[in-house]
Amino acid sequence: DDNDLLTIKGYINDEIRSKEESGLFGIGKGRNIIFISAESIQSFVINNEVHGEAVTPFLNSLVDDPNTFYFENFYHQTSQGKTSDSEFITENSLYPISSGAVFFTHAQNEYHSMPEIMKKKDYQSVVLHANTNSFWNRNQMYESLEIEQFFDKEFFDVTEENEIGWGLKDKEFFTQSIPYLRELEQPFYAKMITITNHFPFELNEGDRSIEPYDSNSNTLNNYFPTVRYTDEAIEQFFIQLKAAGLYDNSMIIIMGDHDGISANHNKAMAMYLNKEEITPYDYMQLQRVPFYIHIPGYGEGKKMSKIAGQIDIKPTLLHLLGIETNHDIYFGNDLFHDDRKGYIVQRNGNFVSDEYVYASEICFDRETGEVLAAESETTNQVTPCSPIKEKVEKELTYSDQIIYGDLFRFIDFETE
Ligand code: GP9
Ligand code: MN
Repeated sequence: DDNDLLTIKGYINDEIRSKEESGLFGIGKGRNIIFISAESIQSFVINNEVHGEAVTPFLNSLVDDPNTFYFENFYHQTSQGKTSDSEFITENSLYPISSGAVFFTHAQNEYHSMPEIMKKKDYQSVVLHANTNSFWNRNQMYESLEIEQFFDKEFFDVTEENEIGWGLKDKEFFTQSIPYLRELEQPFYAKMITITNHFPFELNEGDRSIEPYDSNSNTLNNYFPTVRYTDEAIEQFFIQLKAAGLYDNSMIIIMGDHDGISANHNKAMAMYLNKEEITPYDYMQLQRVPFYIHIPGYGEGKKMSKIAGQIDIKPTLLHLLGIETNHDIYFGNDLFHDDRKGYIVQRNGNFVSDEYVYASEICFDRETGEVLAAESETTNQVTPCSPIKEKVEKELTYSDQIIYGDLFRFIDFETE
């Protein structure tokens, strides 16, 4: 396994790691990180409407906020582990496994997580989420990820009135979270996981600010009012953070954890997007989720169009805090760097590169959506997608080797 590790390290140094630090290295040094994992929010709702009304007025306003970097081509990379996969990718910059959830199957592994690395810079890492701590095996995995405290359901006052669908309503969740955040020793890294916008997107009439869409899919129809509810909850949370004195010295990250509308609703989705059908190309583009880095007082934020994914979060956030990652092992890049690998991988081997989209074994032009090579060609011929496809397969294999072989047991990252 020493050999596997050497090969993997070599690959990461040659093919993935940026050669130098980005221009934004250290600009968030010493700030708290407040990371909002926004349940099932996809990018197609951003700056979009239903019945003539904006779906996400607050998130739309953040896109143009000078203190915000908004990544419009940011993809989730989760598999069957859903939210837990998004957490796994975020904290480790490793890929999830192809079937089952790594939170269940490899919770006892040795990892080199973002919380572990931040701890050495005196950051305390916590998670707030109003669900039972054993759900998704979080209690076990969080220990391995060196998350120091999990404010789970027991820390929240959940009643019949303030609960809907999968649990405590987001507005209540944020409100009740503020006292816990206030008590944390700073600097901290706090991940807050929302829940109201979870399938099947239930909401009380009184919490509805916009009407459902009208298609033959109730799932898609009801998605819009619950997304709006979460948008309002986040807006309210920003105000609460300011009132609590926690805003100015923090960086606020907002990320959609994964898709909420599956391919079962493609017909309704096509209708909503004014398309004839949802092709594999369109479906890949629908896997984009919002990603915001909000840095109060920074003033030079902008909309970012380069492709990006959850795998990039760990190096990006660590570098913003001024923490170098020269000896770390990860599969993403600092998003503020131009020296990047140039493609985003999905667990099933599909990918998006600067130039191509590879999905359902079809190679598309990313810009135009034009088919460059059909399925029959990509299986046995060299196509424009082939060189990247090879790297994608390698990367997924290396990530699997690390997880299945628990290879980080054999590395002392301290002395590397
Ligand atoms: C529940 C939350 C949502 O705790 O993680 O679960 P999901 O189904 O999205 O993984
Ligand atoms: Mn989720």
